[in-house]
Amino acid sequence: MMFLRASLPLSLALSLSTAAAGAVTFEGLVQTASGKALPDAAVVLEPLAGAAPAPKTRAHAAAHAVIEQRGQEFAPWVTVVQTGAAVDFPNNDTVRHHVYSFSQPKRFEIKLYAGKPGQPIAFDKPGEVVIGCNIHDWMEAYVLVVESPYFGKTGADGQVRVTNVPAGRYRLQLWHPRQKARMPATEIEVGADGAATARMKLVLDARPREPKPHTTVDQESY
Ligand SMILES: [Cu+2]
Repeated sequence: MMFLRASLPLSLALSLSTAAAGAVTFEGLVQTASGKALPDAAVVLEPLAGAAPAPKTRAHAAAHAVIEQRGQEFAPWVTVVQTGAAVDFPNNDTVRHHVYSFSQPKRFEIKLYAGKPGQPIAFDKPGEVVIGCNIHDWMEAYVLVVESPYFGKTGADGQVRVTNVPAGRYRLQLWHPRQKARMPATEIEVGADGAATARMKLVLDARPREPKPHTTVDQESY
């Protein structure tokens, strides 16, 4: 397994692998600087010029995602989508929520509602979108909107898989809502040695999620 640190020079090229069809499964393990598995980290592979087919097709990325509200929390906390994806915000609680974002890539508001809103929200510009609820201050979710269809998010064990990555050169970007600094992108080469799986270990200096305490329990009925 290759080991990549944020402090390494950007020119570092790693020998990864390719399947017969030229598509590789990228597997990453993301850890904090102190060596703990880091859940909720986004790993994005952006094709460099001439490296891969046009990334605008969403063959490898869901064009639709769901961020539910349950137990007066958003779930999941972090969602990664490709530009143009639609996200539904179903309310599965018995209290109403008022979902909003003031983030530049997508300002929106779904006023006090129960059940499933009629329209999903389209995330059409790349960037980081922080989402909150006007009623419950502790509720927080993030949508990372990326241009590339090649991305994934780490699970509780810090592992991430990105399937069907065409051979070629990529800019690898790591992101986490609690990262202490933006990690410089690193260039990698996928498809150098003919294997079907590429494995990398990545380090991102970030704090894992610390849930905010619920300050009040809103028993409002509707
Ligand atoms: Cu709420």
